Amino acid sequence: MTAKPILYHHGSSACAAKVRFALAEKHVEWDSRYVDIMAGEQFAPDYLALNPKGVVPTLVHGGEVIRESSVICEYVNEAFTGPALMPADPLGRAKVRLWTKAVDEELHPACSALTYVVSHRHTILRQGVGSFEEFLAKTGSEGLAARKLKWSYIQDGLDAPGAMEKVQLYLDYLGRMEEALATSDWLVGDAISLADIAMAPYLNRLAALAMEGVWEGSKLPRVAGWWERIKARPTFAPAFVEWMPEDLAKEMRANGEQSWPEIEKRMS
Ligand SMILES: N[C@@H](CCC(=O)N[C@@H](CS)C(=O)NCC(=O)O)C(=O)O
Repeated sequence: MTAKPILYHHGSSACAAKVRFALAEKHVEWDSRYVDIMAGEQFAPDYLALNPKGVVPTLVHGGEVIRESSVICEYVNEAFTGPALMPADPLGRAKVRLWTKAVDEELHPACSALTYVVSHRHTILRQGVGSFEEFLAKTGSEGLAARKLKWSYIQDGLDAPGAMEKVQLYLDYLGRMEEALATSDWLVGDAISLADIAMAPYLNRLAALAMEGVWEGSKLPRVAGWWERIKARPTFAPAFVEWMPEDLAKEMRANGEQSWPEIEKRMS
């Protein structure tokens, strides 16, 4: 299959940034279809036909639709020539998949909670939140439980039930990275892999929220070094910087600066 893949994505989405990073590391050219998830474009019938959950990213290659960012990254690694993003040995690949599974199951939901309580809630409250029924109407096809949770993050921030636990779980992953980086510059093996590519968007999110204080100032020196290596890659800008809407970047940084002292106080 030689045709260029088409990526449906959004600038601030961690899952979409992960796929852009994998595509860039693999030197794959792709066509963009920008889905403005802030404006609800993920719920348009045409997009729901590709991705019934109404989430980005989605990759279309040779007419085939591939969903789920971790699955897409493995597909990109196998379907295209370019540097290998998985170790050659089975144990190494198993170790990479433990990272990517943890990202899908734990870190990504925690990231959603963190982003709501640190940033989106301030924006939504400033704009005027309206009633719960209005919020439900605007949040499309997501399950009711997920939308109730987001509503509680908007209303109560860090005091919402379970919010601080999610933030702490997120930050605990940085501790696991610090351990994994004791023997290598990269999370698994001696080269960048899909494990690093899976984690990078979540460090980028903390940086976007002005929360670099979590690892800076000698707190997590190996994570700090790893982050500098990630940012120094020529693939960093096309994956993380170029698609991020400027006004959203400013808003998230300002909201993050407002929230950081309270988070720092509550961190264990
Ligand atoms: N498990 C999915 C999660 C995708 C996901 O949650 N995408 C978010 C952005 S990072 C999204 O599209 N959200 C749209 C919404 O919340 O309505 C994947 O890894 O692709």
